[in-house]
Amino acid sequence: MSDTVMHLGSGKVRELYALDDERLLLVASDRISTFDVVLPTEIPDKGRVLTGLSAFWFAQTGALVPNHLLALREDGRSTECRRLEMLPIECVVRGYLAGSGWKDYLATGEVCGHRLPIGLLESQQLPEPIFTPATKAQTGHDENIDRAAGAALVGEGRYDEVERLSLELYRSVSERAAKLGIILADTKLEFGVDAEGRLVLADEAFTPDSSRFWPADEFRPGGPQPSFDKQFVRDYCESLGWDKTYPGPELPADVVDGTRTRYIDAFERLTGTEFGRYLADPGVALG
Ligand code: PZK
Repeated sequence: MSDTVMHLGSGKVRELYALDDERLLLVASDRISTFDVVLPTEIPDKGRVLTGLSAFWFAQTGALVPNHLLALREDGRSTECRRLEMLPIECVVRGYLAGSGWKDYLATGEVCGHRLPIGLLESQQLPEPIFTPATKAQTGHDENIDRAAGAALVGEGRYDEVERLSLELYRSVSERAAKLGIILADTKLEFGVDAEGRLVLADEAFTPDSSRFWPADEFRPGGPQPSFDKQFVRDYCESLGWDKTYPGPELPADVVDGTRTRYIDAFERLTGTEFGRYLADPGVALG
């Protein structure tokens, strides 16, 4: 039987295995990280929520760009994916000024070579979404790069192609989220190249771990926005005075339950599908 599965690598909250030469298995755990530290307490079903959301968006955007999703397994947390040659850049699109984009803007007035209007507030919507790629750091933080640095890593033609596709994907998903009362502030996409040289959307897409989702009715530019999913965890960790180095604190049951509810709420609002239906039959996420 051909059932030997090689472990290829661990992300902070996911595991990657090789099924064969052409296929990978991506498994999302229930681990949660905050301030870049994985906590010792898990959020039940978080891996299923993220896997279901990612599968949903792959299905929704399949006409814009091909993606690596081959199959969603019955456990709801594992996906079989096409094995690709991954591009060495993170393809970030920002529609709002948050995180490292806000930091860079404060320091230089620019983000990844995009000169922005003066006087923008933290979290403010940008005049138009911008493509702000980053290097993939093996350890530590990804570094924002400009067009010249990105093109040096992937080639001019590929750079133009991933920029165009990333902006199209952001526009499509953010318009849909906006109708549901959710702001997609920014998102990180990863592309690979298949054996025929075609670009393919890979990794996870439009999940709370790869994107900033903000509830539109609580949006207040001029400061950081509460995170849709992790705010209870962050607030609890801040209340402890933890120094944000390993190891992180255990989470109490009310913080776990509140956070789990937020993840499920995000899934149900964005997909329009009851999470219980997804657990019974993950295929519902694919439409
Ligand atoms: C790939 N990662 C990130 C690391 C994880 C995930 N379709 C693909 N083909 C080839 N390689 C990758 C993918 C995808 N997706 C993704 N690294 C390689 C990563 C560790 C654990 F779950």
